Amino acid sequence: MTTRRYLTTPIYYASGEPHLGHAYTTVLGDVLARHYRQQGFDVFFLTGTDEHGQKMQEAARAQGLEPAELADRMAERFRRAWVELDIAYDRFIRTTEPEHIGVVQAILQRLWERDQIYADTYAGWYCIHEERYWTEKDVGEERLCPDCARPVQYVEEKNYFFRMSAYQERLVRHIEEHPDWIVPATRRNEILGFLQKPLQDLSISRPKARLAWGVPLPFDDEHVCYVWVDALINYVTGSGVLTPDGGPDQPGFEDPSGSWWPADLHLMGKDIITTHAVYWPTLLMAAGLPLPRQILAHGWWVVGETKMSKSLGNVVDPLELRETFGTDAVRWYLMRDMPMGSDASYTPERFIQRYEELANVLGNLASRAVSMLVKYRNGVVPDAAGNGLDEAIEQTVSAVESAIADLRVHDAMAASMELARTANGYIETREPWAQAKDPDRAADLDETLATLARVLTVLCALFQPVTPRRMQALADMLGLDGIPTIGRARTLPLAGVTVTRGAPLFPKPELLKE
Ligand code: ME8
Repeated sequence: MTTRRYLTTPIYYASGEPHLGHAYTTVLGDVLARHYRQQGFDVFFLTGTDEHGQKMQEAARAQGLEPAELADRMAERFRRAWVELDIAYDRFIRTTEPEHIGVVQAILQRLWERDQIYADTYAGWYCIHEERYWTEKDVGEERLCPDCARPVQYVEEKNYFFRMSAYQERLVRHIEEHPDWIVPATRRNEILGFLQKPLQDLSISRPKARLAWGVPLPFDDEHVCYVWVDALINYVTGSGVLTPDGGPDQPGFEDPSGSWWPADLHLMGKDIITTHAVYWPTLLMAAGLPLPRQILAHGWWVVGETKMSKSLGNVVDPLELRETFGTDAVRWYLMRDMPMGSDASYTPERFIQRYEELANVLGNLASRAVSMLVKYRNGVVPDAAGNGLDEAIEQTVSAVESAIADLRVHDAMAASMELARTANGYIETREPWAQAKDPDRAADLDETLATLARVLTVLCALFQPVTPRRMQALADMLGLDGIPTIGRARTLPLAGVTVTRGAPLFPKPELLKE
């Protein structure tokens, strides 16, 4: 049984600002990482920025900057956004780091020596902006790029190609033999469908004369590495296979087992599944490296009917939402509102609705339960057995655990919120205020209050991966020494612990008071 988990987000283009879509994948990674840490795994969580290529070069030129200056500025923006959203990443990788450039060149050299790369002449259509070659059929009579709709140009040039076509059968077999390798199943089927057509070899270079901002090929410095090949390799760099000093103790490609490679989980949106599920595994096969264990491609955040994206100018800034509602509210909304695999539509009304759920169900439960403990028992949790919620707690914990194992964070959070709702209902049924008036029912009241302390402790653990700040505040109110793991929250002795009233966990923002 492995005790380690290595998970990754895409490395985001450093040509645009971080938006809610980027925040989603990164929060998802962070939430899973926190769950795995709770479960006792040794976790390595990698995120970062993709800084080479045409888009960077163009964006920098438009702002009158050198690409390296823009990269520094934007990498900092992403890093800060993740700090503000409480993303506990283990490493923030940048593709312009010397360490990464070294690994890209080492892998390309290895592929070259293994005869997996050859030089040829490419003649056909090219979109400068997308840095992609297209076929006659792709560009149609209009000669427009199918991705960005900009005019393409006809080129005839020397190129280096990776023998990707040689790996088609092996890749199909791998996907068929590992039904959960690509999740959800719709994306797996999409890739299997794509692989029904003959796979072409992949152009992995661009002439330096046209695009200088990239990693030079180690065997021909007139060419730079295609940005996607450069970017995908970040996952291997991040694993520490090749250490920067190249000392004798580095794991190396022959035996990467001393590094974090292979990754357990690559997270991404469905826009980039082909590069991750076709280019990446075939490159790894050719280099003789193990494949990642799983790839998850989630849906898109859309606004109305259209994908949220910088080029469409309809992006939502997660940091602005954070200013009003707090970090945890943004994390909760993202995790709760997108079912795995589906698209989700952002609207301010929906965001507020989800916030109110946090405030009115979880926040309200915490403040009622703690107030009653303070009022009726001076804040001391009675020494009584729980009564009435044990089954709900057990069912919720097992629902959450199986949802997390299947990467259905939204279901885990729905189940957790449902437990808070059940606990509010429990208060209504038990009527502790009536129990408190009747001296003969002191034992009943003890049971009620002990049960509420228990359910809040469990909820604190269940919500911790998504709302870590507010759950720390709840743990403080409950007099707990830190936030317990889900396992421990069920058995941790609570009798005699002193709870104290605190500020509302999810206060009504000024905006909603109007
Ligand atoms: O593709 N909804 O970078 P990128 C959901 N550099 N997720 C979204 C989203 C949306 N509307 N918009 C972006 C790249 N994302 C490459 C990746 S990896 C080796 C190289 C998220 O800045 C989602 O994870 O365009 C998507 O896959 C990623 O951001 C694309 O980020």
